[in-house]
Amino acid sequence: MSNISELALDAKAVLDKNWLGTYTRPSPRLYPHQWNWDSGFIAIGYSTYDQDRAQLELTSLFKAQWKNGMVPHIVFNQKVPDDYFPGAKFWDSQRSENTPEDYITSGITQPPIHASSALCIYERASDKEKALKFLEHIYPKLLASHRFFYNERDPKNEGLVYIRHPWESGLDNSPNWDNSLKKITPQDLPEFKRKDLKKGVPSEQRPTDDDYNRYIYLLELFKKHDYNESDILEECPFLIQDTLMNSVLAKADHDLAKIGKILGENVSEIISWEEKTKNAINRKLWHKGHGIYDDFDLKADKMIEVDTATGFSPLFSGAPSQNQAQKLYDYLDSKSFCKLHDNKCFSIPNYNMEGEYFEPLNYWRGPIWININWMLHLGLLRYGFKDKAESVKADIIELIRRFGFHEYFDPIKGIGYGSSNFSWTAALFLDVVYEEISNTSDKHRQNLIFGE
Ligand code: 9WN
Repeated sequence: MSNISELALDAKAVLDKNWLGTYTRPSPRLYPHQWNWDSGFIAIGYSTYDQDRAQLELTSLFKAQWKNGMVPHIVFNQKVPDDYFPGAKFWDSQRSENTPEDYITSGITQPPIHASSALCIYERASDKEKALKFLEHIYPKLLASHRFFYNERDPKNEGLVYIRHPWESGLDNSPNWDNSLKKITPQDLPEFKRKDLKKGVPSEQRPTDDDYNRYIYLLELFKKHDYNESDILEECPFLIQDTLMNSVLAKADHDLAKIGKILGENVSEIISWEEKTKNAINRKLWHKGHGIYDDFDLKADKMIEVDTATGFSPLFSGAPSQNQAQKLYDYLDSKSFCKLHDNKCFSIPNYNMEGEYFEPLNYWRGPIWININWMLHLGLLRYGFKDKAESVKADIIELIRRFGFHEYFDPIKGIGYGSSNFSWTAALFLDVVYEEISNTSDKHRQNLIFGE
């Protein structure tokens, strides 16, 4: 049995194994490139012990930022062009007038956690002068990435941005997308071969071929429109105002404004984005009957009444009133999302355990993910649900201690699935145990928790 300090060393070893010199791949076999929100979580992990790497992780990602401000979901590692599908050639993103000069990337984005990561790096930095220079460098890039969302992904100026591909959500085969994807008939697809099933992960832990056909259908549509946002908007059958994306954005707006203030910038526009998004989350995504937030399908013009763990994510952004937070807590603490600590509870599964589509092994359709649990842990603390928050944290540690640094975990048995040596699991482990290990009072966590 390892103690926490030994586990922290193991976590650092996972990050070392995946460190490629200027950034960290999510895992050794399955994911050989740089991923967008992974790097945000990974930088938070590095901020606990290596300021330089933390800064480099983010500056590397933003080197591949598109000219319209979009941060791509994958920056390809050109040393291993054929190790992942869809690879750089298949994306063919240079069709777009917005792609960066020296990097090859995918043509979609992911949840913008990076301003929160950058603030975290600054707050934990031992060399504040260096950290300030880093903030000066990254701030305009972060600002451009938030502006991209508000300018290009919120056509009706509602304060809610949309995703146009399940991969953009980061929760690829979540039951939230089932109905919207079902309406797509994936015709005229080019020939392609998946590579994920050859990397040692059983197929029942990954999306189906039907899912992939639809993922590729959407990708082909983007290519047809040379990745032009307004043309895609006209024709794309998958347009969803996703609770998690908007909650992460609102939280990142808040943290971006704090960075701006540190740098003496005028942050009124950023503060108005944050307010607008939080209000819109409450106005449009709150499901009164269910007592949780659901996503909104812009194509069908209706709410997606499927409750997943991301429906609690507004807690992380501070959008809910205390009354709404109480309702969220009640649902979270029920048999749907917790086995009520009958020794089987391994924290929050991604989907309602009593729900129709619950699959304990399958990727985003039931298993526990550390990044979602980490956000909910902080959200629960923010609203004063201390015991529950501490039990989520204890479960994060226990899962990793017993089963390793896996990509995701069985919500009933705890065993780990997907890739092993998964970077964000290691990074966020370091974040949750930082205070305990360093024996310092951690200003960053306190800010995250109290949202000051
Ligand atoms: C597609 C890298 C990424 C994560 C996503 C996770 C998974 C990719 C895949 O891995 O998605 O982007 O090939 O399945 O769903 O959240 O960023 O870890």
